[in-house]
Amino acid sequence: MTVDDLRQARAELVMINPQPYNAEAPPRGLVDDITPTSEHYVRSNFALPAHDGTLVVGGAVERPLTLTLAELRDLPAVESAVTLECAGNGRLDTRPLPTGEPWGRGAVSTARWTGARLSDILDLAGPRIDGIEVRCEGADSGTYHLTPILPETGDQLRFVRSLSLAHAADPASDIMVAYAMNGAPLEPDHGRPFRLIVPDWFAVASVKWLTRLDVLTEPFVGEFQTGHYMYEWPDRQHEPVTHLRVRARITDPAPEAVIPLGPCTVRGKAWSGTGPVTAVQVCFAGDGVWHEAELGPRREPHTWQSWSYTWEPGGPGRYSLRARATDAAGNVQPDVPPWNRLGYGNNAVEVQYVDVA
Ligand SMILES: Nc1nc2c(c(=O)[nH]1)N[C@H]1C(S)=C(S)[C@@H](COP(=O)(O)O)O[C@H]1N2
Ligand SMILES: [Mo]
Repeated sequence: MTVDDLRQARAELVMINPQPYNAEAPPRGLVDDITPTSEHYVRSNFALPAHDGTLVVGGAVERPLTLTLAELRDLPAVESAVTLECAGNGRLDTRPLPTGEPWGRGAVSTARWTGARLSDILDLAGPRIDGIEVRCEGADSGTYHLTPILPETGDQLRFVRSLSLAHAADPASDIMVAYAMNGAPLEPDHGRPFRLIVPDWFAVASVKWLTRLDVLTEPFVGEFQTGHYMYEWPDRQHEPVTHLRVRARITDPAPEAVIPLGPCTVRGKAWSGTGPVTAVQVCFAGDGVWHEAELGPRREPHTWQSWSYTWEPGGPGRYSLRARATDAAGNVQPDVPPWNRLGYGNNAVEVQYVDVA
């Protein structure tokens, strides 16, 4: 299938931008533990790049090397389900509306990824003792549709991110260079032939179409690291976007649904990059009376959890439904989006209404 055919096959996705192709997962993409590939959101800063099929590992390493897809497949394979969320997810709910792609609530999905451990790849190359970061370069580049923030950035930008070497080289981080998604080779829009998957971090860290890894001895400065994808708080220091913020979503009943009077099972998902989620509470009116939902286990270390609550509406009428998650680190969702200039990390409690007939 051509890229256009694949995009046509994703008719259920909510188009945000045809070029570069950005699209949200439909609400049903959040219902199951795993989002089918055709319903997984896509976020790309540039047009689809060509990729020569190799991964170069260099910089401050003892043994620079080049790996082919076949050689990556020969390394011990790891497989894990990972919830990816764009840092801009929910930007449209932020007031005043920040600049950036107008994401609703669907820039989050969970897929099962297969690949080679980044720590194994770095072991092969042998980072030097003075290495501090790993620069991760994607094959994609172009003129940036958002105004570049860094003055030294020219017309042509490449998608480059870095990870601390401690994070990248730690097998416990479960970072992989993934070559399969939901049991099939990566589709072009998701980073074919291989990409990083950095669990628990906002997905900007998960560099698609990975071409180079370079160990650095100085901190990396770049548009996608220190320009965009920074929280520019009004009243405190700017901070890089890192871990997913705790968040719950009601998947059932659907927003604006009309349901019959009687017991109703309210269901949803909850996730956090500083998780697991330890509690989800639900509320059916603006009165702030919260009820404990039944929370399912985190089935794998880097995925969302399911929750449910049996609700008995008191009578017909319109109800405002909310769900609020707390994670193991003690983080709770705020009522109001934490405003920052570029509109990242909105994890405010979502409100939706249903009519009970
Ligand atoms: N090379 C490259 N990698 C990238 C991006 C990109 O524009 N170029 N976008 C990032 C962002 S912002 C997100 S949210 C995720 C989206 O991954 P997906 O399209 O597979 O859902 O990819 C990340 N990796
Ligand atoms: Mo993103």
